[in-house]
Amino acid sequence: MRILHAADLHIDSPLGGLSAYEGAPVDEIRGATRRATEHLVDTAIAQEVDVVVVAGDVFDGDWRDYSTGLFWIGQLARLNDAGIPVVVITGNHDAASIVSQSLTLPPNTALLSNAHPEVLVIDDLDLAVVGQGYASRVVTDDLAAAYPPADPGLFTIGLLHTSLDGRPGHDAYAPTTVETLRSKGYKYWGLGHVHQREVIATDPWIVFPGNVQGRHSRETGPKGATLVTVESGQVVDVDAIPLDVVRFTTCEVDASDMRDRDEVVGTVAQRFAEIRVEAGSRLAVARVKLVGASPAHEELWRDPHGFEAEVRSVAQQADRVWAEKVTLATSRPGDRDRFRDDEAVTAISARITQLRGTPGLLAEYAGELDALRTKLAADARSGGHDAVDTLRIGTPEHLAECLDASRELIIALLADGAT
Ligand SMILES: [Mn+2]
Repeated sequence: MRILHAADLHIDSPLGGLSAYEGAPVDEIRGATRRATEHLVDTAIAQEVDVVVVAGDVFDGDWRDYSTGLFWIGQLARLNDAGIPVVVITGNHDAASIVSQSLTLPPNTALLSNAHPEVLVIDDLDLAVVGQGYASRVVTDDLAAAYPPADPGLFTIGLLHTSLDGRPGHDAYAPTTVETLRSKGYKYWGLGHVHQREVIATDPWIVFPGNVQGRHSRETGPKGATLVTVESGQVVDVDAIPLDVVRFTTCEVDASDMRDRDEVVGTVAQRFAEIRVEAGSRLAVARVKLVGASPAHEELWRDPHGFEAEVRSVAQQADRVWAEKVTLATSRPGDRDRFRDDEAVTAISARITQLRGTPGLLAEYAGELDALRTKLAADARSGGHDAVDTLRIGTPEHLAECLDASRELIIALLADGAT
């Protein structure tokens, strides 16, 4: 038996307002979530899978109009024609209270209950799929806790849209623990909600497949579904299948050893060539950032717009690479070191080192960020907001980055003020 597990299709997500940028390949970006969803169905049919399971957030939100729903029904109908059953739950983005329209589903598709855990048995496959969707956007109960134990005679899959046991800066959606999931005796937990693919456990398998298409520049790398192969009632293979049509990538270039602008541009061009190869036939969207204390700093900053245009020009020549954003974060070589020995800088630096090494001290600051986060719109807090990486705010990693950046900023400001 083969199962194709996907989640977070986010059909018709506007993809991070990218289309607002000058020169953006608007049509390709706008259609990306639909094309990736078509690839999901293409894969199911080509691989002759036995069932497709979707763990929530099929839609990005309420349909703009019926075309969003009609598109999805069209894809389900292709699977229906191929004789492939589909089991779906809703998530926070497409909770029953959010999507106001509905259309009749094809006979192959089961949308599990939002009110209680529902067990769907597919007799031909000796398969049970257990799941519960979201009645409303915010679900703070541990839904999995109420899922029934596995029927020992069936291969049982649990479907759940969840933030699992949470992370700092991540609101709890249907929170639960690996132990709770394990206690049910299921063979595979098909999760959704976290957009980065992650295999949480292998006994039993607990998998976030990630979304099928990155939605903005921080959702980088391959995106797709997970193909699960079962033999004699046991999972024997779990493979990531890329489905994305637009591949987001970060392109950070350290210009420390580069003498001039030409050398920097040449290096960026090389990186674009590598990105081109990694992306295959997809459109590659690169967020370019130049860092380092570089001899080329003055020349780059003399005409930052000219440099940005040059990078975009190089991207165009790389064929199907689009430079979404170009950030200059270089500094003058030498200057900074002069200030590292400054008395005030030394004191601040020592405090930063102390904070970085003492998580307890950082917690105090994380608390202040919590207050900030509660002031953000609910949508932003859920991770639905595209412009701010709100999920990272207050994480230890984020705080450590802020500390490092503040040290560099102080030194840069001193250096700039001295010239
Ligand atoms: Mn979600």
